[in-house]
Amino acid sequence: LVDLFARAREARSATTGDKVFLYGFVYFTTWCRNDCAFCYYRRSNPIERYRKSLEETKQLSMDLAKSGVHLIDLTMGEDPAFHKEGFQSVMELTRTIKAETGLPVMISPGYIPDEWIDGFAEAGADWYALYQETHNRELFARLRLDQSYDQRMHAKLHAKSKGMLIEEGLLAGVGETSADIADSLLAMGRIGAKQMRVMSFVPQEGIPMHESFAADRTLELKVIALLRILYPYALIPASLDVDGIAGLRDRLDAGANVVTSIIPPSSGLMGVAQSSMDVDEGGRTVAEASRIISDLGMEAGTAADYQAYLAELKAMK
Ligand code: SAM
Ligand code: MD0
Ligand code: SF4
Repeated sequence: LVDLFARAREARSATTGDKVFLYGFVYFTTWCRNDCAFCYYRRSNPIERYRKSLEETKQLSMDLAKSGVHLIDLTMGEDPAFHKEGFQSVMELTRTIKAETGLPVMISPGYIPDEWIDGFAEAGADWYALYQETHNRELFARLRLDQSYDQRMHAKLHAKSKGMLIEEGLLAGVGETSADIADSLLAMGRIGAKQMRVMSFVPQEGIPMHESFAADRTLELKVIALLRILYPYALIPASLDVDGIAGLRDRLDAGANVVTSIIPPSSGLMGVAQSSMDVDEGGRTVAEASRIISDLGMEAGTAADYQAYLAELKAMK
């Protein structure tokens, strides 16, 4: 294992160098029409929810930009209010945030139909993040209840055909086999994802998968390393949303080169897998992440480095 991680780090320094990029996470509405088995925000979980105003969402994004992140990830549950409205306001928001922060924007709205993807492409959204979680259809059906595997995959590919970069992701520890993992590793390259993620399943209060499956992170770390070796160019997240800031070092050591789920403290914003861990404590900040990055002998990139790298990724086939 030590050898695997060392090789992954070599692959990383040979291609992306030792620069790490930092993503601001803005989960602006936690309302969701879906009932994913693994998710705290599934509609049948009777939790407290919020929907931030567009103005506040813009403000929080600007604060994150000022703190030094390189991208804003606009994330939402599949909130019926926006589905009814047709997402016009979120497209507008994307445009505004890009203009005012000067940073690339990723959208994570869940599944949306082609015309809305076209709207986001026109609004200048750089990335569409949409994770299949697994490439085993049967397992997908057990995780993403009443959702179509093909529609979800189609949406991603449509976004790519419109010139957007796509992020694919898988969950570790949800009942998958090693063969399933191998399929996912290959699928990520095949569909042309330029950002690829794995997150360990974090059991949640009030969901059916409450106590299922182990909390061992070895698999997640192995997948990060394998992705790095298979796809040296890829942006691979070390998500603060699984083990908080304490989990950053191991994930970077395994070959990740992006820190995701940076959330401003006292903003009322939540994470997904870890809704509150380290947020108000100020652990999920650029300052904290940068400290760990330098401890490891790496450095946080600049916004210009990040944008230059995106241009390279966009130019790749
Ligand atoms: N609602 C949109 C969607 O599902 O595509 C965007 C946000 S969604 C909450 C983002 C991702 O968080 C999911 O695709 C899943 O990979 C991850 N996630 C959700 N709940 C999780 C959990 N309990 N443990 C680990 N990852 C989780
Ligand atoms: C993260 N919690 O970056 C976020 C989320 C959605 N694009 C990303 C899973 O870890
Ligand atoms: Fe909704 Fe996304 Fe959670 Fe599924 S993963 S319940 S779509 S917020």
